[in-house]
Order: sequence, then structure tokens, then C-alpha cells
Amino acid sequence: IAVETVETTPFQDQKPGTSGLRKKTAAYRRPHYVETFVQAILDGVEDKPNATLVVGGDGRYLVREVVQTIIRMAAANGVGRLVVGAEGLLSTPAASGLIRKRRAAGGIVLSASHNPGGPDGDFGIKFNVSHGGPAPASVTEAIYARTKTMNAYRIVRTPDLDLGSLGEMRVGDTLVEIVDPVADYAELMAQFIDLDAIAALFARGFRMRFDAMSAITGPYAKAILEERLGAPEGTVVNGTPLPDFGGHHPDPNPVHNAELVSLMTGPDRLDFAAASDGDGDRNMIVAPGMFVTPSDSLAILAAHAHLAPGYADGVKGVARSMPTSRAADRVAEALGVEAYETPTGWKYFANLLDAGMISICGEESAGTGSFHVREKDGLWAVLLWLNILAKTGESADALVRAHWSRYGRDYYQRHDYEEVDAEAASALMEHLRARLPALPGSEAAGLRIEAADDFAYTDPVDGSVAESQGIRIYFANGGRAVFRLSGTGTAGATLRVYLERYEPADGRHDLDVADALAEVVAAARAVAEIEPRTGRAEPSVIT
Ligand code: VG1
Ligand code: CO
Repeated sequence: IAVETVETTPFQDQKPGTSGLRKKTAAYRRPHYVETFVQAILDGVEDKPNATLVVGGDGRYLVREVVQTIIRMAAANGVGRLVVGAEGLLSTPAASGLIRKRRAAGGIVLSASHNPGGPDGDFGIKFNVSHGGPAPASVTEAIYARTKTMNAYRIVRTPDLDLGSLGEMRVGDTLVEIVDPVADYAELMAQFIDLDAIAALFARGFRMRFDAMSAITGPYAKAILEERLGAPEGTVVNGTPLPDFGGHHPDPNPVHNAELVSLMTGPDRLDFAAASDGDGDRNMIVAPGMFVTPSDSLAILAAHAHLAPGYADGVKGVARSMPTSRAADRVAEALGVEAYETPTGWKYFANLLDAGMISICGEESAGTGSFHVREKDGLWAVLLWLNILAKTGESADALVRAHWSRYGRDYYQRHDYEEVDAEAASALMEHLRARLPALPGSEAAGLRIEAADDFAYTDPVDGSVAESQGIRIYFANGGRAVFRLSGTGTAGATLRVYLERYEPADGRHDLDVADALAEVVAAARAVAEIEPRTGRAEPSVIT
């Protein structure tokens, strides 16, 4: 078949952020926009005739069309094999697992994750490398550099492939293999999680809800929880991936899924509830009567992971992103293993996982994962929780309270100021940065500042350095505030303010979170001059 070379004008705005290229869907509607980015990815793939690429997305609007485009361009560029999820579907963790299992050169995941989908929503293209994890900054920077001068791309003109039928097809010299998106992932879970113990839990009448939020995890959760583990039908709700996620915001947190939290209060409450995001890598855990913060969840999973077969040898080390609360560090200390603190974004965990330095890692933004893949994994976290509940025989809320009484409680909140004027947001950060040397010893809203810095990370494996990853301010009451700008937003800037305060093991664990953090919140707002600089007296979302 004839390969066509299409001449184009380069784009200057295809810079990947925290997790791939993420823009308003309309941006991808511009002629040659998708093709330019895909060509820049393909240009970086070595030994193409012998390379395998994994392709799939979270089912949102535009995924199918872009999968067809990638197939045509991979064929035109001479890629040996494509492994494509049926109907173009693959969750982010499933794609990561497939890349590893098939020893692929990498994978292209089509998703804007927890951002809304549809023609007026967001779309994204992520590139993962051969270890299965997000491309490191060196790779994304090279892709971005190529897009800025890209003046032609290669494509074949073939009819759309039928993405619904499993099996192999040829497009030119490229073998396209359509696979069941769930099968390999379910297999992987069976290796790491004690599924029999969970099945026995359901057989004893354990009641839970898993809300797939009309995004990618529906088919995975139905296959594993309902079909394999025998949870009653209807345990999984919103289980069909829809192009617009049913109009919902597929971000699993107590604001965007308040229903799940309210379901867990009152006399008829369930034993457990959970949700995942657009592309299936995040998780929200709700215990009877309480939302479990992702920071606490990470610590609790690390403390009990040895109860699951994949971690029976013990946890080797733990990592958390810098803004995540320090709860996981306390568990690492008790286990006598190393705790690492990385910048925000999953790509920083991959080297530590590859080197066997950590077993479990996570982020405050509802991401938890382990060495089973190189992405965070929503359903895996839910299954590990169920595994732990089945093995300990504890209720989820009792497990959380027991954790606090042993390790103390890290009260935690994140305040997001969304769609702030981009210049005002950068100026706010610059101002804080400039004042750093003067902050220690000073007071903000009556609270004394003990230390302050701008977080930088040196990767202990390859020595690469990431600078300016967020401003940390430590207060005299044991509190901490962290400030950074989001790298996944698509309109204006989002200022994220992460707030926490530690209450020791013998302290008070039953305070209202807002009350517990009130002093730290006031100090953070004052020191960053949030209202005068952004015009916002209150954040848009508190999670
Ligand atoms: C956010 C989160 C970060 C997460 C990233 C991707 O990034 O804070 O922890 O890794 O989203 O998550 P930012 O730069 O907007 O703060 V997802 O579920 O998009 O893959
Ligand atoms: Co996600």
C-alpha cells in the first residue's frame, strides 16, 4: 500500500505536562494536530520493524478516531506490530501491563485522565516507554522539540479497521493485533492479590459499591469483582464507558463523587465503596462513615501489603510524591525500609520500581501503585484493600482508626484554585520563591514558620535532576503547606495548595478536618497572598 507524505506547518504548543499532552478536545480537531504529535512519538521509536507498540484509550470522545490514525501512521512508518485494545479500549494500568508482558517498545494511551471528556471536554495523548511507565522528561522533551519543527508526516490511506473483532490483521507490513483489554490485566491481578480470600469475603455477604464513573474501569471491575469474585450484580455502577462519561467529571474525590460518600453514612451503609477515574489509574476509597484520604490509604496499604501474595516477602521500600502527606514515611520507618520523596507525577516512580528500591508508591491525588506495572492502578488498589480486609477480618473504618492509634493521624486537605489568571498564578509562585530565604523565623497569620524551600529531586538511580517542583513551608505546629501549579489543566492556571498537620498517636484523631487545619490554611493563604493576587477568597475545590 502507498505511503503518503503530508506536508504541514509545525505546532508550537505540543508540550507534554505532568501526564502527556492534554488540551481541550477542540484543539485536536485542528488539521494535522494529532498526526504531528504521533509522528513525533514514532520518530523516537528505534528499530521500528522489530518494535511492538501498545495502543488504547479510556473510551472518551475521539479515542476511536485517533486509534485509527495511529494504526495508519504506524503502518506508514513501518512499525512491526501494534497491540490494540478491542474497541480502542485500554485502561492506563492495563496498557502498562501489556507493554511489559509483550516486551513492547512503548505504548500510546489516549486519555485526559480525570478531566471531563466529550467535544467540549478534554483529550490527551500519553506516551509510555518500554518499562511500561510514563515517558521520562528526557523523552517528552525530545518529542516536544520534534513537534516544533515537524513539517511532514507519513500515513497510509486505508479504510477504518474493525476494532471490535479480536485477532490479527495486516495493514501494509504492520501486524495489528486486537486484544481483549481485560484478560491480561485480570491475570496479573490473580498473581498479586489473594482473589480466593476476596471471593470468600463476598460469599460471607460483604457489601460494596464500585463506581466506574462511566469511564474505562467498568469492564475491568465487572469482570473481576462480579464475574470472577462473585460480588452481587450491581456492585459495579456506571460500568459502561461513555464518550462523555455521562456528563460527569470522572475525578474520584468527595466533591465529584459526593454520592459515594453519602452512601457510606447512615444505618443502611455498605461495608466499602470505591471509584476510579477516566483512565482507571486513580482510586477513591470510602470506609463506613469516612472518606479515606489517598495519603492515608497509601500508608495503610504499605503497612498491610504483606497479606497479599504479590508482597508476601515484605515491602522493600515506599515512595510518595512530595505533596502527599508524610503518613507513608512513618510506616516505612516502622518497617525499617527506605522512604523516598519524589516530584508530582508517576514518571518519577519508575526508576525506583525498576531498581527494586520500592514496592509500593502513591500520590495524594488518589494514585496508588506497585511494581506490578509502572503506572498507578485504581482497581489494583481496591483489590488490595479488599485482600487486606478479607485477611484481617477488620472493617475498613476500624483498620483506619487502628492505623491512626499506632502511627498518629496526618490531617490532610488539598485546596485547588482553578482557572486562575495564568500570569497572576506564576507571579504568586515567583513571589513566594523570592521570599524563601526570609521566611524561616517569620510569622504568617500568627503561625511561626520554621523552614521553607523549593523542592528539587535528584533521581537516585540515574542522577537526573528535577528542579522547582513545589514550595514547601513547615510551621511550628507540625503543619506543612505546599504550593505548586498544576501541569494537567487545560484552561488558565490551577494553583494547588496542599495542607497537612500531624497529630501524634496519643493525640486527637476525631477532629473535623477543616478545624484541625484551620491555622495552617490561614497561614498558607496569608504567606502566599492568595486573595490579593488571584482575587479568590476561597478555593474552587477542596479534596
Ligand atoms: C495531577 C496530580 C498528579 C498526577 C497527575 C496525573 O497533576 O496532581 O499527582 O500524577 O495529575 O494524574 P497536576 O500537575 O495537575 O497536579 V492522571 O490520573 O492524569 O493520570
Ligand atoms: Co488518571
